[in-house]
Amino acid sequence: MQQTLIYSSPQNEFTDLSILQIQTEALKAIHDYLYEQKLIQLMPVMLSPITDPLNHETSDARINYFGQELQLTKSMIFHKQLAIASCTTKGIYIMSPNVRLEKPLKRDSGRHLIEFSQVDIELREVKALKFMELLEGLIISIIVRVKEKCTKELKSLGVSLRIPKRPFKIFSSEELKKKYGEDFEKETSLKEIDPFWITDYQREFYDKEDPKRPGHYLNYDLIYPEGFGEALSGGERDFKYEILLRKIKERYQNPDVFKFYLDKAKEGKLVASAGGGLGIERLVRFLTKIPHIRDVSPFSKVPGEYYQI
Ligand code: ASN
Repeated sequence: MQQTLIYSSPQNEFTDLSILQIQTEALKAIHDYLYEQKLIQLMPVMLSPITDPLNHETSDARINYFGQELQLTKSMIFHKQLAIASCTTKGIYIMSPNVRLEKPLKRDSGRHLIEFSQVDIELREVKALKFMELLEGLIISIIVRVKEKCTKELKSLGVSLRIPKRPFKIFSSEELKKKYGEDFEKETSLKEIDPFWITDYQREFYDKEDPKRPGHYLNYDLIYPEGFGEALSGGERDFKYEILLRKIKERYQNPDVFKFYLDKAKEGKLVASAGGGLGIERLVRFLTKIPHIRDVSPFSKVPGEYYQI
């Protein structure tokens, strides 16, 4: 008999091979699409003196390297901004492994891991809508590819996939909050049948504040339907020194930590860009309709668990 389960770890024992076949096809679709779009692939940075401060609390994964403090990257946002600024390529992407030591209470969210991968993308000198267009094309090409190449696997998992129509719906966080309260993202995800956007979140200093509407942000999350929740977060970027410095201070963060990056901004070496990161395990979970992200990949690490391997 053909072996259809692959050894995973004591936490989730086995992962269904159909899931990994779908993941393989999805990753191929991502590379092919971004190649066609003429984006340049960079290799991941896993250690850095600075990393994404994030919009929610996690513990830092710090390492002492002969007296220098480095962190495992939570996202490559600063590297993306610096890389895109220095050359005239249309855009870059990285298959980026990230470590975010989430609090144990995220254990049952169904979509958090303390290590995961995202395809982290940045486009040079474009507005939010251009990035959103690229992303919609990416999502559709992944779904089309998986439907075409993984018929057997989808059938064995009992999944049928819808191909979403473009443009995806766009909601503002303000309008959804009025309608559903604090849980607006979850509520809307449960109601919708295709992926959709939510714009204007209050978050990290690097996301661009709308110059016409202070306190509002030119950023976006892509949300999966059927309760699967957040797929991607991203935004246009602020890149001017005074603005970045003000926003860092407003968030009670220490500008000294970001000195190298801020110096580049001061020298006028950053440029306008827009980007975002699409979580790979979350994508596979959505494509396979697996309830908990733990079961999507071998050796997965769910927050708050004891890991043996
Ligand atoms: N990668 C995201 C971005 O480009 C940031 C994140 O992962 N928090 O905006």
